[in-house]
Amino acid sequence: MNEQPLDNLPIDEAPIDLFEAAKVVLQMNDEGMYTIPATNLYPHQWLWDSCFVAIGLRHVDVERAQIEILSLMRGQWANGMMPNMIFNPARQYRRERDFWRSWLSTDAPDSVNTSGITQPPMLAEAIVLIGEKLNKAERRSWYKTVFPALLRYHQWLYAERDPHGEGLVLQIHPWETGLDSTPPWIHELHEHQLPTWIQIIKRLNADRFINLFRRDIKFAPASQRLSTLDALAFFSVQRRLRRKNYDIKRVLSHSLFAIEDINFNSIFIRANRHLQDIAELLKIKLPEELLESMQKTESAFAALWDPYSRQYYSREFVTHRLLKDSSIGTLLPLYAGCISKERAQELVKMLEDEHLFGANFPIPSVPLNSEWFNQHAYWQGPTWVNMNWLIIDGLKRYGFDEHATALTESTLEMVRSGGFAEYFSPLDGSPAGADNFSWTAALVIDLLKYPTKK
Ligand code: 9WN
Repeated sequence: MNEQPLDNLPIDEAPIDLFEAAKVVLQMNDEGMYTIPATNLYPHQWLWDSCFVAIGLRHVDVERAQIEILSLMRGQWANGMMPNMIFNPARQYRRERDFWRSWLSTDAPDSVNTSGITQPPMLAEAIVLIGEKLNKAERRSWYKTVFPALLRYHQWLYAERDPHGEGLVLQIHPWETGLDSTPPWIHELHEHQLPTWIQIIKRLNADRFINLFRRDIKFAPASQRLSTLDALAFFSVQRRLRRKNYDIKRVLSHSLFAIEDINFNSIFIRANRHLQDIAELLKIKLPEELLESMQKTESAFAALWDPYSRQYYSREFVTHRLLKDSSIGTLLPLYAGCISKERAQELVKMLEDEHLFGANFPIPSVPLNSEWFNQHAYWQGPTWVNMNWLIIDGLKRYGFDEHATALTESTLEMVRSGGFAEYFSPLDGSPAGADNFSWTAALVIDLLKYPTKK
């Protein structure tokens, strides 16, 4: 990978300013050992956020990027699980810690309180990209430090999230996908998972009387976030997990809400390949069983393709029913890198299509012609910089350089005019959600530094 000097960038409108401004955002959200996603709205450490942050930070201060990753490892459970949230210990956040009660599980760490679920496994990518900024000896020692935790995490994903050894890993809460309100999950929740008490509230239209003490709608317009009913449904799923002390065997034997998510599994495939590269550099032989599982994941992935609509979808774990609400997940196999060039070409066509993902400010998180589409509604329409980054990375590896460059430029343009927002309207680029959002800033740094990556 060649590092390009900043003044060689194809985008010549003050890239240095954007770079400096992004650094300021990261400094603002820096808690010393980790970076919060945004002030007020997100005061804790999140798993994939910190990975994205580290990917940008490595260009600014590689040691600090390493600390970002190491601080995530404070939260790792004894069984290998990496939680999606490590809670800020301040008194004012007691209610959130109490809500999860990670201490109910004997696997949870004593030193920090965490959630009891995970998030897309971006860890290996962040570790490798940090490694690229180090010299050979430093890289070896970096890999050596983080390898045991990374290996345990991937082994946990197979042990607990692929209980039948079929290859794909399952998720048990929408938050595990990182795309909270993504249509296939919300659809499933409403169709099959609303407990009677929520159905009654729904029927009576009584949700408007319910105050959930939500931080998100205190700091972002309610119209952009989960509806009260969806928030209740999320709460009910979370409570079921808590009641089983986050013991996956008990969770799966009592609840059938488990989905093999396309976003999660795409990222997992890429992460497995990175794990293999790390092991190779360290001259460590990965356990045979793990290598077999990794193989199986790549072959099982093909079953997520629907030949009728010619798209990839998430799948219901028990019945293997494809969840055919189209979302940005359908494009993520480009990042996974395990599909044929011909299939990748089909996805690129969807990316170009002005009725699907070819918006003015791409990439919308659901296709423009979807009945779910709403330009400012969280994961049901808006453009997110982390999704663009993942897809740009995939496009480059498949050799779609022009598409990758165009998407890099439109992403930077959107941030240049709208600021470092959490998400943006794909129609007019207007910013929405939290301001000064960390992964937007960090990934802008990375896009500016590597306009022609790979
Ligand atoms: C729950 C922090 C996180 C992101 C997720 C995003 C949102 C949390 C929330 O914020 O999720 O994990 O409170 O809704 O969907 O991707 O990691 O930025």
